[in-house]
Amino acid sequence: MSGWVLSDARIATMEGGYGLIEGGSVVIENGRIAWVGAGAVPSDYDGWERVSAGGRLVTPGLIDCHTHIVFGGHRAREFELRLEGASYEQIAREGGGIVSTVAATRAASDAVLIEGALGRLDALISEGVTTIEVKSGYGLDHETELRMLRAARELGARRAVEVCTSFLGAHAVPAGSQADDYIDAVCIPALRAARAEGLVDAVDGFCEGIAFDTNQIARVFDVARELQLPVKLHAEQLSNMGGTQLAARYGALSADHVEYASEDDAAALAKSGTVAVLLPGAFYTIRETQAPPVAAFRAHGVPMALATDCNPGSSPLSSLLLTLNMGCTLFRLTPEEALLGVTAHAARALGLDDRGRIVPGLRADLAIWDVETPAELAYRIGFNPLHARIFGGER
Ligand code: DI6
Ligand code: FE
Repeated sequence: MSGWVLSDARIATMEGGYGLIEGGSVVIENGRIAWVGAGAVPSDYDGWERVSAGGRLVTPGLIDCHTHIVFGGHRAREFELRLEGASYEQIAREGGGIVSTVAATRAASDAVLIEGALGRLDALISEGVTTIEVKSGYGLDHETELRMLRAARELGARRAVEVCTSFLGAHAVPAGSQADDYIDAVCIPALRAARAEGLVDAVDGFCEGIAFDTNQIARVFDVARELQLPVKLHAEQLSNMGGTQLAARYGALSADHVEYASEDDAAALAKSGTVAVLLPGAFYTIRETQAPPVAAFRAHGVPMALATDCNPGSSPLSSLLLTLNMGCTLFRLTPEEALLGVTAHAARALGLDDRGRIVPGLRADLAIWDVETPAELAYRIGFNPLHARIFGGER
């Protein structure tokens, strides 16, 4: 026998919406979903071990498709400064912000980077997360960018979770450097080295007035293309710089933040099949007032994902359940859209077609919840109803 049956479940398959199945079962074989449905399980599986979900809700394991969980130090002082009236951009321009985390990350040992990230990762796992994306971008030098990515890979070895890495060398201009020089002399060579070491699953950038412009990002994306790596982009977070259009031109997996994206940008994303990743934790933390154009995304059929953006500055958030709530309350997503955003659409934002829904053939990454309806996952605040988590068929 190579599998088991999870029975007596209310299953949100996330196939075309909640895709609810009442009184359902999931057959798990060799870490994959072999069968899902209501009523009697096919007789092929007679005699397989049965585990009752006790009528609980079963969803795909949650996917946090945008995080910066590997970093050194913290930015509590910056939080205080913002409360005294400074803005996120002001702090960044005055040498705080991303660049201050760079100093702390360079100074941290590998062990310290991994331990810090594990604390945040464990919080996410305790809420049913089974796949997480982790970015570099707080090294901004060759060695530290690679150390961050190795630390990210190590997280996947230490915990029952799949880690997807993104190279974010184009995150900020390090102190004392020129943006163009940095891209050519540091960022691109580090990307090539990280790729050669098998450390990179995708290439990301920060297209913003306080970071890089579209020409600089395009140079990095050209190298990504040459290395056959998919791209994604922090675009239109604080202003409209044309990052979303650039991402669409490169067939990006996702354009992230996108608060300042326009109707035309939404149309471009729809055309390129790029996911809009919404990050309400950053919107909340920096008290952004312009919400992403959710109505335009809906109208154009742009898939929307939701993620924590867990990072020490703009989103010190390590709860994907709270993110669901924020996506609904701050951005007016429906709970169904929010749950799609951390399952099926999050998988798409990572270019993964083997997870995010409960359908035969996909990975058996599941979360079992002590709730009656899927909307409860988004509706509660500061409450974790996870009953059990299944990763690759393992309980
Ligand atoms: N946008 C963000 O929200 C994070 N990075 C980015 O490009 C913030 C990173 C930070 O403030 O440390
Ligand atoms: Fe981010």
